Amino acid sequence: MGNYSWLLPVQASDFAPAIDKGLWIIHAAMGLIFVLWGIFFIYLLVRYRARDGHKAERDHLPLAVSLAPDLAVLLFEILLVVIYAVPSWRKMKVDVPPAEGSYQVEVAAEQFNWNVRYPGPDGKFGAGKAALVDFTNPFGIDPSDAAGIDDVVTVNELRFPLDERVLVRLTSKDVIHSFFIPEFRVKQDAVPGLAIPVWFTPTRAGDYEITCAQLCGVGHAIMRADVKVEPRAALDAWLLSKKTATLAAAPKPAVEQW
Ligand SMILES: [Cu+2]
Repeated sequence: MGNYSWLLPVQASDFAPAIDKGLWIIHAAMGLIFVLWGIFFIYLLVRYRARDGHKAERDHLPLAVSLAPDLAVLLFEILLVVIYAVPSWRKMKVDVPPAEGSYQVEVAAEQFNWNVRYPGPDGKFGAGKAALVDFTNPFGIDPSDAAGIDDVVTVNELRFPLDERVLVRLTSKDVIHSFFIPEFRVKQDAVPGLAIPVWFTPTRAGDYEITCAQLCGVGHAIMRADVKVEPRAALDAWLLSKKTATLAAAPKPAVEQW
C-alpha cells in the first residue's frame, strides 16, 4: 500500500496533522534530552575518572541547580498536556458534533466482522430491535419501520465522503473491539452495550483499511474492513447500487450477504 512509508502513514483526516504534531514534539524533546544527557554523562566519565593522586570529589550544588533539568522537563510536560493534549483530546473525543450536518454511519463490530449501516436517501436510520438481530440482520432492522426500508447494510466495506464530517455510531455485538484507521489517526474501542460517537473529516481520497486493534478472539487477526474515501456523488451512486441489488427481491432492508 502506498499509504505507508518509513515514517508515519499518510494523513487522511483532519485530525492527523494535530496527532502527528504531538508525536513529533514528543520525539524531538526526547531526542534532545537523550543527546544532552549523553554529553553530560560522557563529560562526567572523563572529568571524574580515576587518577593517581586524586581523591573523590563531592561538589554540592545548590538544590535548585541540581533540580533544574528535572523542573525543565516537568514544565515542558505540563505545557504539553495543557496547551496541546487537553485541547486536542477535547476536539477529537469530547465535543461531539451535531448529527445535523454530519454524514452518519453506524458500525457494529462482532467476532469477526465490521457491520456497517447507512441511513439511505431519507437520512434516517430505521428502528432496530434486539430480538431481530441475526447474522443477516446485524442491526436488527425492523421491516415494519418505513425509515429502515432504504437503510443499506454492508459487511467489511465502508465508504466515507471526502471533505465531509463523518459521525460514526460505534457499537459491538459481543466483546470489545477497536475501530482503528491508522491513516485517519482515529482509534476507538467498540464496547458492547454502548453507542460511542466517533467523528472525523476524511481529507484524502483513497483506499484504507480498518484493522481491529483490540485482541477479540481467535479471528482477531482477520477482522478487517476496506475503507474507501471518495467524493459524495460517487459514494451515493455506490449506495444506490447496493440498495437496488438487494431491494429488487423484496421490500425489506438491503442486507448484503457475506
Ligand atoms: Cu475485533
